[in-house]
Amino acid sequence: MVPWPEEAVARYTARSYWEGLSLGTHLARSARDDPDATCLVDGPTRMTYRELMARADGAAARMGALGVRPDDRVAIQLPNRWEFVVMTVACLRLGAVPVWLLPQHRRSEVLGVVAHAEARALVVPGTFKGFDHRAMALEIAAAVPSCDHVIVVGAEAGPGAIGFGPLCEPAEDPEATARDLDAAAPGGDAVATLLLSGGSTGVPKLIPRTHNDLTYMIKRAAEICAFGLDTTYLAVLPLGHGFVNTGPGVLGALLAGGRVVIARSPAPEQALPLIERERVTATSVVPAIVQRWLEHRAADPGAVLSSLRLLQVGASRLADGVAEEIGPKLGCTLQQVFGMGEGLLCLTRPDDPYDVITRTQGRPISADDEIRVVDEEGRPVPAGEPGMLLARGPYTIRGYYRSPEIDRRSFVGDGWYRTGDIVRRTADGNLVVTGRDKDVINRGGEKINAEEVENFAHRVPGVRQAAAVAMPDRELGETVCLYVVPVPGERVTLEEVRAVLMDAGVARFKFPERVVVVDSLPVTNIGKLDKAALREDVKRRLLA
Ligand code: OOB
Repeated sequence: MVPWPEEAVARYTARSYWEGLSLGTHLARSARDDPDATCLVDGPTRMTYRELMARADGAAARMGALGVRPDDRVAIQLPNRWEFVVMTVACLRLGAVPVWLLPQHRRSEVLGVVAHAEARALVVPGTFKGFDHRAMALEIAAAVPSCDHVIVVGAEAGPGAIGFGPLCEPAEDPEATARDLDAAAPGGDAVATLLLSGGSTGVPKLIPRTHNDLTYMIKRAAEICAFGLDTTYLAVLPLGHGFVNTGPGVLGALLAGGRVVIARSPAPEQALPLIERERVTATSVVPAIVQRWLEHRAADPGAVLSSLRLLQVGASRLADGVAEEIGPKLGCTLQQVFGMGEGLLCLTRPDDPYDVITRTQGRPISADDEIRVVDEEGRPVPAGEPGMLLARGPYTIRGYYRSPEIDRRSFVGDGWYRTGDIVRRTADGNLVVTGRDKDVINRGGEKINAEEVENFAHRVPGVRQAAAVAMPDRELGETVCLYVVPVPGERVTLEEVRAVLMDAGVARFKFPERVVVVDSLPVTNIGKLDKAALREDVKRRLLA
């Protein structure tokens, strides 16, 4: 990883942002404060802090015995269930580095991550939503030399794999195991996790977050959200997202001594009754989900949501009109969240004025977050004007994992991270996200790299040129539209494109929703592909 410069390290340490301890150690300490408190609920499964730590420590010790060393990467592709949390805590306790994937990821993404991270182990469900993850994982482990172990959750491990059930049994002597893990815990400057950057291509961009920086961000976010012993956090979004784990999310609730409830589906028919049953106080969703909740509520106001105090909405732009409905219709305080795996986290504060909460995406959580809004030449834009957002600070990375090439494009001098977002800063210092200057499509919070889709599209017979752009979608905000220039005389259809992506083992959320066949692609006056023109074109076609 690219370290912070010495001066910054000294400053963040002097201000006690960086405490020098591993996230696993912080979690174990918070667990010891009240070991008998319930901390994890998943359907009928309820676990106390003591049980969670005993299982996580048991798994950590057994992984160690299997040869997983501190700093080894462990790729975790699990749906929302308690084992995700146990496995993550186990890695953090051992000092192994969890790399979270989404259940929707397929061979292309999982292989890309396991290979680039040189993961030692890959953790998957047996099957999920009809897909055989176990078979895929065994295939990947056979192809990647570093990947010695496939760990299977919630199903028979079968030949060549290890079952998670026995792996996470409490150790013979849980206290001795805990002491051993405490003694061998990594320092604060070690890498805690590698996050998958939104909008990665075939070779994924991995984001190295240290124990120091990540713990600071989570704790500071938890403080702003007033997380404490009385917090019950509902994990609705896929647990593989940074937002739901760290913004302050699952790990924030556990560090604060609260309780985490896992929702296996974000559907309002399931999530809303769960809020009532478990007396949930806080949760996080993307705009597409809150939209469904609001619509469902209008038709069926049955569930009692009076326990819900804070509803975080982020990962893509929340329309002002929807923001205004949340307070009155769900009876809780909205918090807008503008964040990124790379670090910078902006939140509206619960006591902000109504207009700030409903019309802005908040402001950075740390007094030492530095932001700049600049033009193409890197000059600051006049106050209140939109410009490119650059960020730097105590939990924003200075470079990706082993990617000097990408770093040259993603960071400008002095470690400023180029977020790729266009924002304007209001007079009171809040940010409004107005656009994007990166070639990414944001499909209901899932980021899709346009170039990746285009590369696969070029494999379709008959495709001469391809350009993927965002197409407005009422529910998801954006979906993928693929413009294709065919080889003369050839026909290209949506079905063919999807079949090729399916064959290539690409996550389905990246599949185009529409293919538009054209004679040529528009170019700008300097001869570059004009994606803005294509985005306008697709809007016209939707109206037609
Ligand atoms: C979160 O993280 P990523 O890494 O999946 O995506 C980051 C990108 C941002 O650069 C921005 O383009 C977009 O997602 N984004 C938003 C937004 N929040 C994120 N765009 C508009 N409005 C918002 N409120 O998405 C993420 C990570 C941690 C916490 C929350 C979100």
